[in-house]
Amino acid sequence: MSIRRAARHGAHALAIGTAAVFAAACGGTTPSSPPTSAAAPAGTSVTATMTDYHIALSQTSFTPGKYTFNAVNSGKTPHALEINGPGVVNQRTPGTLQPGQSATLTVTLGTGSYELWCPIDGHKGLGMDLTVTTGGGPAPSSPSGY
Ligand SMILES: [Cu+2]
Repeated sequence: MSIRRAARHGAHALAIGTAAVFAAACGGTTPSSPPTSAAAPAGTSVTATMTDYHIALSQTSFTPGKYTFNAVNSGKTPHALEINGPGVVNQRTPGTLQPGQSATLTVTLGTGSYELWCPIDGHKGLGMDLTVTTGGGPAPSSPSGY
């Protein structure tokens, strides 16, 4: 693809000097990393409100498809959101969300059960753990009780 063009550029630059080759190589990279928060949400937007210590979803009925979870930390301690299930292997919001912060996590849900929890400290055991099921079958009762 662009390798041939780059090679020709490189050969030309080689006659000028190594610095020019470097400049040409750097110029070929993507301009700048776009801000993650500015990207338009893909798929169905679901708000996951995280408090101490509970996760509340803006919707509880799911079908297979693409979802963008907007994890909002409405608590007083740091939280994060992690999802695991068929085709989604431990996807989580980057870093840790401080109180008041939020982050999005886009995943494509297939058919089955998906667990959503907070991976920070022992929050999962404190109640920040829930399961959603796609496919329209009857939702099982929460395995973690309350
Ligand atoms: Cu937490």
